[in-house]
Amino acid sequence: MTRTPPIDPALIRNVVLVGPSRGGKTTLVEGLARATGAQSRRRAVAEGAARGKPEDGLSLTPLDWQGHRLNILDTHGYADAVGEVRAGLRAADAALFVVSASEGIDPATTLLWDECEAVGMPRAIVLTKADHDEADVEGTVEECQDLFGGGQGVLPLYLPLHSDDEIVAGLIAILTLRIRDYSTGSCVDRAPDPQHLDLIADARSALLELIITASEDEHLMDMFLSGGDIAMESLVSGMEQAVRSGHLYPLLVTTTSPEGLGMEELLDVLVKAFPSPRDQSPPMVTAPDGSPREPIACDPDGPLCAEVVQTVSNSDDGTSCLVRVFSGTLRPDMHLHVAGLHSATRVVTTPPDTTSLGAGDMGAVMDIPGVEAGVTLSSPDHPLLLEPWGMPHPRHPVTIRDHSPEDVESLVLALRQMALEDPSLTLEVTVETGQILLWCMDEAHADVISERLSTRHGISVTFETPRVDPASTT
Ligand SMILES: Nc1nc2c(ncn2[C@@H]2O[C@H](COP(=O)(O)OP(=O)(O)OP(=O)(O)O)[C@@H](O)[C@H]2O)c(=O)[nH]1
Ligand SMILES: [Mg+2]
Repeated sequence: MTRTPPIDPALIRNVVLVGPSRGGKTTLVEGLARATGAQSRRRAVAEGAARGKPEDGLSLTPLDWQGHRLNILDTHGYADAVGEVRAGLRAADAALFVVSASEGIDPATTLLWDECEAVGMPRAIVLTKADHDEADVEGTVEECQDLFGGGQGVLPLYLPLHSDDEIVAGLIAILTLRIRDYSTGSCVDRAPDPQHLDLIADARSALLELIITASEDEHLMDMFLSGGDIAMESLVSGMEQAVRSGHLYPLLVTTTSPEGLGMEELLDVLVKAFPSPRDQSPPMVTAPDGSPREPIACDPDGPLCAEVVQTVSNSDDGTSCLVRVFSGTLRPDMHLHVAGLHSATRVVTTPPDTTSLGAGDMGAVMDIPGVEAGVTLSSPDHPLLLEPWGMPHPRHPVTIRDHSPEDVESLVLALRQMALEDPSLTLEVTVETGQILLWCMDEAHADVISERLSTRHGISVTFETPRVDPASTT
């Protein structure tokens, strides 16, 4: 077996996709994979991702672009998946909000934007479906500016250019003043026509002002105020710096056209403007008993510290875990100390076919027995516990109507497995009475649980609200 050395963290970009259901996230991953030349997304996925069935939580697609490794984490847009999305936010270093130009933004996505804001996570926005009959690009840009960042910092880098028959034929690059013309079936980069410059004049001066203010470079500011020429190179690097520092949330446009309109432009922003894991501070650590430890750093030669982001049980090939490494290197046949807030501390060994994963990287590890999402993996010689991410507390209790006593065992087994995979689901079983109490996020979450019970485990149940206040029975 060949063992590739860990990737230099400076060349890694970990990006989570966030956005309303059906907004086009999964389609975007496919488009990006095609644009990087990955033969198919399936192949890219098979090359190193923890991936279950499509309805499972997060899925990782590693892509290579211009000497960089892009780890793209796709999430689901429905409201109950918010626990998984948060796990994705923790594992990633930047977030890409995917919003359809024909459907707009939902409240769950606005909340997630605010959460990223609270932790200062760099973000960008991509508008999909600009080619849709009902697309309203201008209106959606305004909606993003209103709902995201309170009108501050969301500015388009590209806008769609329509041909005479209203088909999206290309993009206008607002900063570099170029036309990315896709009308011939591949991208031709050319100078704009004079009428294009009028179209983008306002958007461009807003963008320049923000870039120059964010750069805090007095020389640039003087040049800008006096109307002097600023070198394009300085503007582009200023734009990238403003994205990395969380001052600018650039907005880009893509469509599902076969020539991949907008994909290369987006890939460039992801590798050049988004931070590497080295640019972000890793989470705080303690010893498993809570006593203080030195902060970790994103160094493949440092002490191992990794987190299980998600587990996927699969009846055929056991359990696989999606792991993000914050420090050190995860290798095959390695002893691992497993620590979690809710689980007993123990030592396990990585399987011999584990792909080495260095600090800053993420990937799949097949079958580490009995680990659940959120646990910390470290070296038994230097055991650590990562500060937990702020999981939402499930507050919607349900019980199961009229289940027969003989069903209890299979129900509990299935629900336990689901609670391991879904950190926003909690299970309480009263052994004496056989009562099963489930804590879900809300009714929609409970519906998804009941559907999963039926499709995956062949168990049909009806949930009902518990008759007695569940808090008083525990
Ligand atoms: N016309 C058009 N349709 C698109 C575009 N992007 C996505 N779609 C369609 O929109 C639908 C939803 O796309 P998905 O990629 O599954 O959306 P998603 O965000 O992954 O959805 P969830 O996983 O449920 O959150 C699919 O039918 C896509 O074919 C686009 O740029 N143009
Ligand atoms: Mg999807």
